[in-house]
Amino acid sequence: MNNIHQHAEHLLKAEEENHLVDCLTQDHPDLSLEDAYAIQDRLVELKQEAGHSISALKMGFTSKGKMRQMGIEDPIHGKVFEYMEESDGAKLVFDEYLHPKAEAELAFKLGGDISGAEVTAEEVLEKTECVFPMVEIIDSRYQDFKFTLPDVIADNTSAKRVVYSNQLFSPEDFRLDDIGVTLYKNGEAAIRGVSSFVMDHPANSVAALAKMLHERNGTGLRRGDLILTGGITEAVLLAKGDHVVTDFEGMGSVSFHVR
Ligand code: OOG
Ligand code: MG
Repeated sequence: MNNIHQHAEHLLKAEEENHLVDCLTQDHPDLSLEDAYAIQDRLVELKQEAGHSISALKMGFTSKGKMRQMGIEDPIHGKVFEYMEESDGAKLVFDEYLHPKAEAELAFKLGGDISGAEVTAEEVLEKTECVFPMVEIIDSRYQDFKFTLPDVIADNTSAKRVVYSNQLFSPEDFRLDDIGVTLYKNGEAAIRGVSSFVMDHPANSVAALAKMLHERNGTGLRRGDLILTGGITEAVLLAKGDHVVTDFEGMGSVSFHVR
């Protein structure tokens, strides 16, 4: 479909110029999931042509909270770029965003390749070199954060920024399905959750990504890949001046300011 390129350019422009657009499915109600991933691929390619490099893969809609909040029940995946990365204590500039929301996640860094249709959480854990807590800042390019599944896939799963912890942890030292998380906004607990909210165990999210890649084009995950396993709870809307501290039980906290 020739429109793939136009849709990708349209979404990239919205992201770069920081303005909202209508859902693609408004004028193209037949947009398939395959088309949507083709648009995302083209968008990613355009960023790479502009000199940006991919630094992580992200999963979305992997917890009930996120599914309920967005009215979508199927996991999706997208790409995170180096220029999106911030570290603990970051200062984010509100004017660079449309309607940013924060969500707490666990990231997995792989020490081995994972591929095939039968990947399990056990295999993922065996091949995980380290894990760390992080907060993703999503910022859909669509009005009111309202979209259908193909729309959000095409929009690179609302990817915008990531704030990483400075500390890495060994997967053997934790029960990774039992990490309590509390996101504090301006000193008050805005939301709480447990890492098991992500597909019963966040390693299942990594396994699901490997399977989706296998089904789509026979590829898989590679040693060195970093995977963001998806928001543990609903995402929390941010405003100018907000100070966010997200506490991950036993793993310290990740904080940032919005100015
Ligand atoms: C899509 C991004 C979903 C997650 O962790 O569930 C996502 C969105 O909610 O706009 O990143
Ligand atoms: Mg996310």
